Amino acid sequence: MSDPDCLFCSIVAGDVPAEVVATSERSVAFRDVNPQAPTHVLVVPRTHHRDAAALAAADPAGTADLVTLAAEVAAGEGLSGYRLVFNTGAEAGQTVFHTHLHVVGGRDLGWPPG
Ligand code: DGP
Repeated sequence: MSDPDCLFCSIVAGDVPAEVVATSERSVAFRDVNPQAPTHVLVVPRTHHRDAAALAAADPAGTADLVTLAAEVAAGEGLSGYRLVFNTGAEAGQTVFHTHLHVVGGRDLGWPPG
């Protein structure tokens, strides 16, 4: 369940360096290389799925684990409010096609998003 051509599979495997901030049996959380806020962490499943919908269809428990670990990251960062985002599909701005949940916080976040 790993894709040799996938960047986030390589981060999960430890073959590409990343600043890992939390892990669970199913998921890994690491800082985004291009942060959009003081806290910007990506939570990814250890298994390869192209987006949130594919993960939810294949592994509902894995999907729930992303949210659970994201909440742990937010608490660890001392965030009282934060945003969780799955960009799904290129039109929505998804650029890495391995499911990832953005945890963004540490500044005022506007709505609607861009
Ligand atoms: P998205 O646009 O939703 O597919 O988000 C992909 C994110 O991945 C983007 O915010 C930048 C981040 N990213 C891309 N390459 C790397 C990398 O090599 N390391 C880390 N830590 N983050 C990366």
